[in-house]
Amino acid sequence: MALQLSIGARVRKSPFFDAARADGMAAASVYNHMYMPTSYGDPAAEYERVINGVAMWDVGIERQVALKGPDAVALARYLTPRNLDGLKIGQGKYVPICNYEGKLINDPVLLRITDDEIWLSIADSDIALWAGGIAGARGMDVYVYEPDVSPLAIQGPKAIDVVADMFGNWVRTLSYFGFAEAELEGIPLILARSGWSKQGGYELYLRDGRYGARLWQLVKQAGAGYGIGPGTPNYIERVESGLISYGADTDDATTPYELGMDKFMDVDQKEDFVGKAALRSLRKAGLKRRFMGLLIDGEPFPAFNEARWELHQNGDYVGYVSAAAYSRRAQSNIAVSMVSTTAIESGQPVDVASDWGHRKATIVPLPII
Ligand code: THG
Repeated sequence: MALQLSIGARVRKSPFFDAARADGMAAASVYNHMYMPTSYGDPAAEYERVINGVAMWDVGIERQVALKGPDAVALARYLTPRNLDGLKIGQGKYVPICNYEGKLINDPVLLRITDDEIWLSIADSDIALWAGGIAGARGMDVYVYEPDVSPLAIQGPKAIDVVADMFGNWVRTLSYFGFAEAELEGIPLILARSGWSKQGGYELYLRDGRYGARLWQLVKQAGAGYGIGPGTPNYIERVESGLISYGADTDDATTPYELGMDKFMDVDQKEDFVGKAALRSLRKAGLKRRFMGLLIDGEPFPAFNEARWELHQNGDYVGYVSAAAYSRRAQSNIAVSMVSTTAIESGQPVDVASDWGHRKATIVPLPII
């Protein structure tokens, strides 16, 4: 018998949930205590849209943690190893957040909304608790809360035309992670050039959940002439592009160095931040494992993997695969994986214990495409 997952009121719905259901949402996961749509039942069409067309994604699960008050910027600086010198209103940045041991606990997009307000657009862990606890313990004058804000992503090479039709040509010159306040029919939004794909696109941060269904319809209408259709953060595209999925790719011991996030950190800055001492000694110690791509032999995988697969080399455990799929663009099965540096340096293939039998794989740099 198929196992059913019981879900109660603790698991929340995004303001786009009913509209997404009506448009064929076929499967969901749970992310930030919410339903996250993961399929509309046609993976080939959903991939095609994000690679060559345009797709709309209900990513209301990207919750915002607002830091509001005189110490908002000081708290943000204490929470991340990224250097936030000169951070401007309207500017976003991808920021690692670590614990005091230098282990990664989230990788949000940070947005400076006003002088005294910052949003952390978080991945799947409870940063409102972490940030609120730290602010309280340090006696900072800042209020930490989750506002009524829900992103809707428009991704793919034609997203720029859809969004320009809706808001005007100014959106074409917005820089990556740049954003501005905007509105549609009086619906308050933040429009950002961002999204979890390397195909280009925008995110509309809806600032009033009552208008979820209406905003969904407006985007659908604007995109109709460009062949827009529903989609989800795309499993195959993110493996091709090597985008990090916190919680899927990471474990309790993962450091930002292992993920190649060096360019998003400044551990030598004057500012103090959580994990500074630990990160400095981790940098000195060097890497024992690293986030890498794999090209995997054999028949195309018939489905996506839903668990970690073990990696071995000459009989020794050398790491795990966290996502794997057949890629049409790579003409191969591909994966993202965490692999020991000794296995990488050996230059030898690894053995993947896949759900469809043992397969040989070559370790390659990310991104794969
Ligand atoms: N959009 C918004 N919020 C989010 C995500 C998003 N919150 C959760 C999750 N995604 C956060 N994680 C990421 C991971 C990667 C990127 C963005 C958010 C990303 N990375 C590019 C890269 O790695 O090449 C660019 C990074 C850069 O150059 O700064 O885009 O998608 N609102």
